[in-house]
Amino acid sequence: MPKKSIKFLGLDFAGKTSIITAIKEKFGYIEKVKELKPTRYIEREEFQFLNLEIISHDFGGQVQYRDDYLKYPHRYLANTDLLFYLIDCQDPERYGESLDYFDKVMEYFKEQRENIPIMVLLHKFDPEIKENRELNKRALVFKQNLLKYKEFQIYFFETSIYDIKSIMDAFSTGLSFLFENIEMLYSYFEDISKRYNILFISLIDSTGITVGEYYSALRLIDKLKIYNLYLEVLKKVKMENKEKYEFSDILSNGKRFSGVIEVLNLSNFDFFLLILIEEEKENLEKTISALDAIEAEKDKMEVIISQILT
Ligand SMILES: Nc1nc2c(ncn2[C@@H]2O[C@H](COP(=O)(O)OP(=O)(O)OP(=O)(O)O)[C@@H](O)[C@H]2O)c(=O)[nH]1
Ligand SMILES: [Mg+2]
Repeated sequence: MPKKSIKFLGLDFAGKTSIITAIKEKFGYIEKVKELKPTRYIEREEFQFLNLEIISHDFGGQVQYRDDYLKYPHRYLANTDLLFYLIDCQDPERYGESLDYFDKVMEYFKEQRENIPIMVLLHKFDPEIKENRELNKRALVFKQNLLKYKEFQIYFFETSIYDIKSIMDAFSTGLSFLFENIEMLYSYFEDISKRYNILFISLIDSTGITVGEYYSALRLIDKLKIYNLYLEVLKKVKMENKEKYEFSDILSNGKRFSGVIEVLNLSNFDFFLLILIEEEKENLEKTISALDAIEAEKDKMEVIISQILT
């Protein structure tokens, strides 16, 4: 099985161990997170994601550890396939210190000419302060400071442990860079979404990591609603051992949608396929036949997944 090394860096208290805990648990982790102690040196964990063996490293961010990583960067940073860098957005007094650490870490990758994908998480962007102007302005300044790294692929995410979807989006996007042919799945999803008027289609692995998804114009509030629904269904599917689950609900614009979540086995891995289509009030038949037509696409999906996993 191919091995990939992913690293979580950032200052102490930025929230690295918190988001790793959230990713692992997905529900009911808030109390646990509040009691986390600073990480000592590096916590290493392994998990499987599809056909990859992922080795995750949570780099304790206290200054004595940072000094050591930067003193021996080759020992700590060599062979990185994907980097997550976290910054605590609620602590503007430490932005400078965090930028400085980021720059020093990047110096190593620059010297090595390792053009790895970098996910920068503007973390602790909690739902109740998301609209705060000051916070947004500061986040923008932080981003602007990273524009100088033109040769790197840097992606920004606003994340919070109070919004599991925000964390899973950042994490899933990062992991998707570990697959060379992932674009194939994206364009296929875009294509079938257009053909069948799909509002949202998502292929999720059995641990809740999104492999690929496509949204037509959906508002954020609806995406969250759908993701929460997915998490609920995930519990049910697991408890009741169901293969398929259909539901129907209302979007924030008042329109109804039909959805289906199905357990699929593609290339010997279990996935959840989630599809939402808008209900046509006068023509429910049409909605049903669209869902049937999508069913018939599974063979094609199997082919694409097997190509991505080779
Ligand atoms: N408001 C808010 N607080 C958070 C969030 N994520 C983490 N925290 C808080 O930040 C504290 C520190 O988080 P940790 O995950 O331990 O930080 P760390 O980056 O692992 O720190 P080191 O291990 O010392 O490098 C936690 O105890 C949480 O209470 C978030 O999204 N919003
Ligand atoms: Mg930690």
